[in-house]
Amino acid sequence: MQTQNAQDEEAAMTSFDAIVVGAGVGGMYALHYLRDELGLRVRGFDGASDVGGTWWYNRYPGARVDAPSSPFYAYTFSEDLAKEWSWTETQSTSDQVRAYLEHVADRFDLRKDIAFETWVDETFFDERTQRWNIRTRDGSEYSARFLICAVGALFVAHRPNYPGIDDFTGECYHTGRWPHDPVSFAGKRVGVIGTGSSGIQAIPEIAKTAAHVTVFQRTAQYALPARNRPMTDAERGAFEADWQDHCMSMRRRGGWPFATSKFKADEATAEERQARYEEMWALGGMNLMINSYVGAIVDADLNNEISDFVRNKIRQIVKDPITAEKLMPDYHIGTKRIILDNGYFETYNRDNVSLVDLNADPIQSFSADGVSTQSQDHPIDMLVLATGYDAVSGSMLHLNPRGRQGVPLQQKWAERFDNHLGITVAGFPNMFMIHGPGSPGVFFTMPLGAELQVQWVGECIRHLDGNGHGTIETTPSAEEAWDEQIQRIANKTLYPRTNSWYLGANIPGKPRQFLGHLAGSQYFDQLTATADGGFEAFVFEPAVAET
Ligand code: N01
Repeated sequence: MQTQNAQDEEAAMTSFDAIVVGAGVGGMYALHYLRDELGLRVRGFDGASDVGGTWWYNRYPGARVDAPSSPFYAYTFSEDLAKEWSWTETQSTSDQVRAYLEHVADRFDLRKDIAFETWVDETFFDERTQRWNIRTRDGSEYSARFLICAVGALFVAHRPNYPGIDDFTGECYHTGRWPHDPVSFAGKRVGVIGTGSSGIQAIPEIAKTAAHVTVFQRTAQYALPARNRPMTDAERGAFEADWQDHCMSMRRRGGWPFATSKFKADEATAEERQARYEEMWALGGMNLMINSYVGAIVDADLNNEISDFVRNKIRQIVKDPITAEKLMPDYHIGTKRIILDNGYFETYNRDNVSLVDLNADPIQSFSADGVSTQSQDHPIDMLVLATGYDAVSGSMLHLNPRGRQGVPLQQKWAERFDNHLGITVAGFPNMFMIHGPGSPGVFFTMPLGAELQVQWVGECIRHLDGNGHGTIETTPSAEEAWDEQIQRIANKTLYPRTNSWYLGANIPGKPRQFLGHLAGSQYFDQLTATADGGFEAFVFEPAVAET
């Protein structure tokens, strides 16, 4: 029989105030905030062997933040942290972001409370004890009052289900699960399927050393020049001097502090507009979309003109007119994720790169050493799948927590990803999602978005404790109203006109539902108002006596 001391010790090792699943950008901050600001006993879990979340996995050649990120793709909760870290390039590489996150983990001593290489296999709510129980792959069990799901918006890699794909016996890598050991392309014939952000970042890098790269493209994409360059001392100095203003401006401007245009397209002549597009193209980054004229993502005529401008740029860059035509996108620019490139279109001018348009020439079969499309066989030594993710909802469904009456999230979300405020789900008390469906997530700066969501979770916990409540839970009617808000905002834009992962359209059978809140600043105002209003729309249960 165990002594009381041994029992207490075991409880201390397995019983927590909060469990955080995921040690990426969101989970790291959740651990820090709940532990160091709220004084809770917190335990983190992650299947990877270190911090970083999606950045731990995304090590493919050319991997970078898909925005002019420096110094904004970073936490804002500590001014000292912001000022002591020096970003080297305007568009940070995956290695730089990972080094930064490792530095944060060291500085705030996060690793001591995270179990790495520990997959959470089961997560269920016990209504009797008002606690979440989790079971890890090695059979260990833990419990906590609060479950924070910081499982990432882009975690569940999507592998295309082409019949016979496994017949290919050469090296095969998914960009979102890239090996940690160096991968050599030298002298190899490489096939790349997928031309989203990951493919467009990887292809120019692979082409530098591969014998040949064959790109299999399903949808031709727009990409804007990233114009990546070293950060200057002057930029760093200005950032440090205006740090508070930058933070405020990011909070107010949908996550990024970039200039957005106040000019109206219909007040300019066609020539003036073309001149402005040229200027914005030369500046690079997001400028063409957000800083040319007001409303490029809502006004179809303006959007068409900008789309044409980029199509013409592609025609000018790509020398072979047949290849250039295959690369012509035919959707509204910006309605799929904006891609920033570092020499993507120029890569097609190399002799060792060829492009297959899968719409005209679909994949028919795979062999041990090649891919056959309708028109020809393509011998390859390596296959790179840059085919994206079951985005935003996929990682929560993969975790599949079970709420009241044992109902699994996969059942609750079979047809719609119901949630309230992008953080809570009815039937799942005391469970909080970071960057889940219904939140600004991928549309906002993810570190800042995570901070603001986690701080709101902290307000919930304070409210519960201050009022003797055991649980907080949203309601189906609040979920319905929330979804109505998300879809209403999206429907004012051109986004829903295009098949994209924002709508779940990239995953066969996935429910079609716009997955993100497009008005990030308004969203966070609503979070604040909800907390200031005493969480009126929520349902509370009194705390049960601890056994
Ligand atoms: O994935 P994607 P990604 N046969 O879904 C194609 C973020 N990111 O990994 O467009 C053939 O965008 C698919 O075709 P289509 C960023 O937010 C962030 O590139 O669906 N092709 C598409 O071309 C980004 O948006 C950073 O018709 C198939 C491609 O594969 C998100 O991650 C860096 C196919 C997938 O493109 C996802 O980008 C990089 C099939 N069966 C990326 N299935 C950072 O900043 C899919 N495709 C962290």
